[in-house]
Amino acid sequence: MGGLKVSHATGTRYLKDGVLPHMWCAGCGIGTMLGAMLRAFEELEFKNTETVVVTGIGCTGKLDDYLVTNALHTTHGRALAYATGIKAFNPRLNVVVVMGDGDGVTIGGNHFIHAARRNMDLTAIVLNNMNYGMTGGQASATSPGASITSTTGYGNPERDFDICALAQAAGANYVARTTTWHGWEMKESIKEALTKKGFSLVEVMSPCPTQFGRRNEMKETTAMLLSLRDRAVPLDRYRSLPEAERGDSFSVGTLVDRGEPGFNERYAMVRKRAEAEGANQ
Ligand SMILES: Cc1ncc(C[n+]2csc(CCOP(=O)(O)OP(=O)(O)O)c2C)c(N)n1
Ligand code: SF4
Repeated sequence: MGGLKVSHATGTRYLKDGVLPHMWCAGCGIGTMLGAMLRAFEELEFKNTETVVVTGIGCTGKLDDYLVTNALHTTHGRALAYATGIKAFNPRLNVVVVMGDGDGVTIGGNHFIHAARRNMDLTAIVLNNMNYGMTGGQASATSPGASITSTTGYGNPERDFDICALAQAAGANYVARTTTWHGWEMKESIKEALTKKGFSLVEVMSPCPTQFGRRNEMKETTAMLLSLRDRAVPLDRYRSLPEAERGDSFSVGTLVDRGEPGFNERYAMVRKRAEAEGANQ
C-alpha cells in the first residue's frame, strides 16, 4: 500500500446495538457518510460521553437515531443554533452537526452563515444530495439549475449555492469537499475537520437515487454515485482547468485552512479583559 497508513477502525462502538440494517434507501449515501464519521471518531479516540452529534430534520437528520454518543435531534434548519449553545456552554465537548443541504443551507442558511462568521468551534457535515430527500424530492438551494425535482418539473429556474464558497466567504476556518464515492478521503476530511479550531465544514456530495437520481436520467441506483465520482476533481487540477472546461465538475479536497482563533478562544480573551477591567474599577 505504498506508505499509506491503513486503519482498521470500524466505529461500531458509537453505534446502538441491533440498529442495522439502517432505514436509508438502497444506494443512498447517508450510511456511507455515517460510517466515515464514526471511523474518524474512533481514530481520534473520541469518548462517547464527550461527543455530541446534533442533527436537524430530514433523511440525513435521522442519523442520530443510530448513535450512543450524546445526540440531539433538533428542528429543521436550526441544528447549528442548538450546537452553538452546547459548545458555548461546554467548550470541552466535541460538537458535530450533521445536516442535509435543505436543513443546512436552505431553511438553515442564515444560521449557517453566522456560525461560519462567528467561527464557532463546531464541525458541520452537510450531506448535499441536491434536494429535499425526505419530503418527496423538492428543490433545495443546491439543486442545480435545470435539474428536475418534484417542484421544478420542467427544470429549476434558480441558481444553486456553492456551499463551500459560501462557508469560505462567511469566514469558516476550514472547508473541505468530498463525495460518498471517496470513502477513505471522506473519513480523512472529517477527521481533519474535527481537529480544527473554529468553524469547520465538510460538504459531502451524495446520491439520492430515490428522489433526485431517478428524475435526472440516473435511474440505476449506482448512476448518481458514478456521476459524482466522474465530476469530482482534486483542487489543484480543478484550479488549472480553464473555466470553459470545468463544465459540471467540482473541486474536492481541502479548500480552506485558515487556522484563525475560533469563537471560544476569542470569547475567553474578552472575558479575561472584562474581569481585569472589572477588578480595577
Ligand atoms: C420548519 C420546518 N419546515 C419544513 C419541514 C419539513 N421537512 C422535513 S425534512 C425536510 C427536507 C429535508 O431535506 P434535507 O435537509 O436536504 O435532507 P435530506 O432528507 O435530503 O437528507 C423538510 C422540508 C419541517 N420539518 N420543519
Ligand atoms: S429519499 Fe434520498 S436521501 Fe432519503 S434515504 Fe432515500 S435516497 Fe437517501
